[in-house]
Amino acid sequence: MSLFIDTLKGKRSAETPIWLMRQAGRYLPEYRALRENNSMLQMVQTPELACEVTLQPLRRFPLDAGIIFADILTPLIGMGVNLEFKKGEGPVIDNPIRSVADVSRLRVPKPEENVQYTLDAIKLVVKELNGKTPLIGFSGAPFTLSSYLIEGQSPGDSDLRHTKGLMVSNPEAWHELQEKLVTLSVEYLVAQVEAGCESLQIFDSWLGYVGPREYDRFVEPYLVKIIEQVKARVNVPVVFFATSVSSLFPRLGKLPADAFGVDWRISLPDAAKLIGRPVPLQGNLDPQLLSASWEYVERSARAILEEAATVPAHVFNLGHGVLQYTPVENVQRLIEFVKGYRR
Ligand code: 1CP
Repeated sequence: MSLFIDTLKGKRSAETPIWLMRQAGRYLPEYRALRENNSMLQMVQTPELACEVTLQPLRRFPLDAGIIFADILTPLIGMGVNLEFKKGEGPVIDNPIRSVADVSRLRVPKPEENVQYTLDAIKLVVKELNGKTPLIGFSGAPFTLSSYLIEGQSPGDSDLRHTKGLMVSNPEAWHELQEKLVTLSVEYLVAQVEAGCESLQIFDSWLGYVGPREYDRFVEPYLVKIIEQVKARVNVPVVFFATSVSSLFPRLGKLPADAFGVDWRISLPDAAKLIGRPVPLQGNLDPQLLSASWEYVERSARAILEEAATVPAHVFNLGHGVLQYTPVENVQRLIEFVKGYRR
């Protein structure tokens, strides 16, 4: 057992575990060096490179967990979409899903046919970590995966126009798409645990665009299915993360997740009240503020740790991913500060 896994299971300790979303990535010079000669997809699809990049932040910092280097979008390639990560634009799919026929054409391949490279990368990382640090596996949630499949680009750029259009005007196509994504994601999450991951995170990054009525009808049933099916097959803590969802927390609190990620837009005690049941929370420093003066970062981190005293259990993290221009020194000092803090 480890501090991180124990905390996700609800155990309170004097020490607070910490890991950071996007802890591997472009703020690290050793990541940029590898990235110079390899595309994002090459890095994910070459197990040795994905393993190396996963380990980079763990070599530098005393983190309590690693997260496998992959992307929520890579499992979509095997469904039959053309995914590219374009410089400056982010992910692009040039054959987006817009009709019933498009949904019917999507394949649901087994993880071994689709993302064996990530399963191999997990095995390499777990071997290197040798039981010292637990590894997190992850998947996108059906709503967020749908939003990329349907928009064909970063969903926020189009205010999820096509996604909401398909959802409400073609509910049958929507439901068929969700079923396919549930099957894809459940198999993928279970395979990651079988390859050695000790915890799972489900990312629903674009859920904040959805109102409560559409959440109830078009989103919630599939989140319940994924989490229930995964938990019936593997015994690891499942963390649910979304952003800008404070107003949905009373609903999200009913999901069978073991813990919830919280972004920086709400305090941990307020989130705990809205979630309405005693679950561990993960978060929630504003990633932009990690580029502020160290004094400001320290003050913010201390405030979060003090606020966390009233919640059932707490894993320190950012409210979203580490940003590209974050000073490495601030990341280092934040992690050391949290590791040295006792409650
Ligand atoms: O070098 C580069 O150009 C790569 C930038 C990058 C990285 C480092 C992308 C493109 N993906 C990743 C890795 C990644 N993505 C991880 C690995 C683990 C880690 O290092 O911590 C994880 C967990 C993700 C998850 C992910 N990808 C999410 C969910 C979490 C979140 O950030 O909200 C989402 C929405 C994506 C899509 C994606 N992939 C990459 C980018 C730039 C984006 C976001 C694009 C957008 O704004 O729509």
